Amino acid sequence: MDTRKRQIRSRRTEHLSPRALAAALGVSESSLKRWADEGRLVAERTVGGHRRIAVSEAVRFVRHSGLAVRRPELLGLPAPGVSHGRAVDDVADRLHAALASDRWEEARSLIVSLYVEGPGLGWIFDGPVREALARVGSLWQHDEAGVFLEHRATETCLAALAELRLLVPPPPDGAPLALGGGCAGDPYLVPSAMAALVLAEAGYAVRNLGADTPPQAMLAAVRHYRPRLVWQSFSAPPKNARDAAAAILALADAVGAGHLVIGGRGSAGLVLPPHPAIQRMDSMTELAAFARGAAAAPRP
Ligand code: B12
Repeated sequence: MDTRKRQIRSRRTEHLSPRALAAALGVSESSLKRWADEGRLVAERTVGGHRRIAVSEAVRFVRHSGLAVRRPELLGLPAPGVSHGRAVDDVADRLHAALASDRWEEARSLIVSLYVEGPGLGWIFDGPVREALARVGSLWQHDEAGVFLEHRATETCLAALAELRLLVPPPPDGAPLALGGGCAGDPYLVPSAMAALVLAEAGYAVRNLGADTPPQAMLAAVRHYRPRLVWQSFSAPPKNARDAAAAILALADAVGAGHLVIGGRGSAGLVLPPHPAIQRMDSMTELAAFARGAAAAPRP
């Protein structure tokens, strides 16, 4: 098995001893055990009574405590890529340089280590990742190689996002469900994968149907899963605005007391049917705030 597959598998299943986590964070084992006893860090017990900490819980703790990971390799994580408080443009510069010059592993590590170091997913996605991809996109106008870079950059970002999914804590029992995808004719994979991750981080159980989802399939999925929140991404404006509005209305009726969030570059010009379930949003930051706030409960 190659190293990356081994890392991902171990991240899903592996638990760390307090000693290993303490070494990775550069703190004493006794502090770590105390934090576990105080409930700040969730530790499980082995049959023999020893504390074990899931890697996703360790990442959650690092993100919320503001501690730095001194030895990320002990957690199976990439080396630190950036430090706290960097401007979006600085990080986007590094990410774009890595994406544009075949350093895919560096690009993936940069996105994953950003998350571990603390910024919210909204900042990471709306900021450096969106900006770096926009710069990759500007190449296609000048150079045929731009299209191959767009495909490769998309794959790299998706790999990083899949890895982040393993680091986001699993949804609690009884978590509300969120479901969504890209609209029909929309080939873009990254925006829906981002929405899924932002909602998973907000505590939802998530089903992402991916790009180019026909309206009937979306409707069938909503009837099947009865989600609290449905998202639909329009990266390109729909070919027929009237059909798109009718499909959105049918979806809004199907979500019942839930919420339907429409977003993406191509949704800006859409005339949305008036319906209490429908909201239009421009960013992942907005989606995260809505998911934690208004959408935390069903509509009255
Ligand atoms: C990768 C890419 C492709 C890949 C897609 C691969 C894949 N399977 O995903 C391929 C090569 C297929 C492709 C094709 C084309 N592409 Co293209 N592509 C891009 C590129 C570089 C990145 C797209 C991306 O994933 N961005 C990352 C996402 C996350 O950013 P975002 O879309 O801005 O999304 C943010 C917000 O809108 C919001 N959001 C998005 N969805 C949602 C949903 C919800 C619910 C919410 C709340 C928020 C939200 O949050 C996101 C994060 O901030 C962009 C450049 C760019 N500016 O984005 C060009 C770009 C979009 N492509 C462009 C073009 C022209 C094309 C083609 C027409 C090229 C051609 N001649 O064939 C085709 C059209 C395809 C089609 N059918 O529509 C242009 C569009 C120009 C325009 N004004 O419309 C761009 C902007 C490049 C450029 N600078 O000219 N493309």
